[in-house]
Amino acid sequence: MGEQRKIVTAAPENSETPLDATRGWVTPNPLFFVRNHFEPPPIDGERWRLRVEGCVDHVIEWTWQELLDLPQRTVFATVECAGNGRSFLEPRMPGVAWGAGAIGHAEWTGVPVRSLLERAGLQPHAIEVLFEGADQGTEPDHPEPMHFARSLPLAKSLHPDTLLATRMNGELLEAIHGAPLRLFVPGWYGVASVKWLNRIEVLDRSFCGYFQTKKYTYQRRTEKGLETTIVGPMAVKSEIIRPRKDEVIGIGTNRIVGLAWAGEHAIANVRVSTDGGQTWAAANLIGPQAPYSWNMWEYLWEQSRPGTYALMAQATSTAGQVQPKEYDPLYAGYMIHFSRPLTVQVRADTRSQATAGNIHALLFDINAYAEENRRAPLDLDAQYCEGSGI
Ligand SMILES: Nc1nc2c(c(=O)[nH]1)N[C@H]1C(S)=C(S)[C@@H](COP(=O)(O)O)O[C@H]1N2
Ligand SMILES: [Mo]
Repeated sequence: MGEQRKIVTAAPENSETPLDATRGWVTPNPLFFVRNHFEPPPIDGERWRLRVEGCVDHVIEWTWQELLDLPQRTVFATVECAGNGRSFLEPRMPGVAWGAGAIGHAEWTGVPVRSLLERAGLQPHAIEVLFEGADQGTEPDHPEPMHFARSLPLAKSLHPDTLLATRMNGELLEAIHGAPLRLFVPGWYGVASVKWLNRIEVLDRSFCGYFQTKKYTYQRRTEKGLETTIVGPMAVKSEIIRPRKDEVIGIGTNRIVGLAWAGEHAIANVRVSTDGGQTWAAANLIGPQAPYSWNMWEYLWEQSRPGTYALMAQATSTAGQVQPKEYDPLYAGYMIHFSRPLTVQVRADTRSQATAGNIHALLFDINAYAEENRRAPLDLDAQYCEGSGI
């Protein structure tokens, strides 16, 4: 059997990308993680409309075909669920017990939200835009049925990369990822990207819906004290994907492979420690360093002494944000981006696996993909930062 999403809860489906098997820059659609609060809604494509209303000059209802007739835009972007990694927290926090795989990287295509807002005519007092999904249900602390809905500040809604997405990796959206249309907010935690979108309302006040007041908020320290903040842009983070936790590897040279991402920014560098954070060395970034997109990275580790080792990675973004070493409980079970140690055993009677997983094959994969989609192929030599630290 081939690779599959890892089911965390079956109904509604919440499932992870099998991250440890990542072999390329984009996550194939069938493996892309799923986060559903309610069951996916039944949608009749013929009768489906996207309604734009609120503080606009003209209320407009768009059919699918009318949307497709507008200019499309494509962005590559990583999406992470704000609760990704929650199962690693101690003490445990309520919510879906995600491992490391509530994340994926894809190519998103659609119409900028901006195009629709411009056509509807924004009124001057508009401050936020509300996006509502067709799915609905209840939560234990909210027994009345509600739609999944979130608002976005006007500036981010008007950013040309904020899309009404119809395609993922070139394919029409699958039902489970929000077909026929979802909002896609690059660089923000997944919760912003409302699936099964059918209503947009421009607001002249702050929206206080369940998914941005009761859930998906955290406390932030400010000069005036703690301030409740809505989960928004993704934090800088890295994850070691090979070797796996508690794996037994050989003495000699072993290849440590991981991923790193920084929301709206690009990754500037990744450092690796093999002694639980006492000493660090630079990892090599693989592929393009681009805003919104994750980077694969590798570090060749020489170790001649058998023992138990704690591997860690620490990413820095191009905006200078550094991955923290500890979890801040103020994040309340969200934004779990601290450098989490991963233990491995090095043994003399095992083979080292430096040749396992060929980095150039990975680059090849990125190039083949770009070529297939008629984009400029990457320059292998330029993109592969050979020699830094190994
Ligand atoms: N309508 C709707 N949109 C939604 C959700 C949802 O439950 N309903 N979940 C959100 C959350 S929390 C995440 S992380 C992303 C996940 O998108 P995916 O399932 O396509 O990976 O969708 C977001 N959009
Ligand atoms: Mo999420």
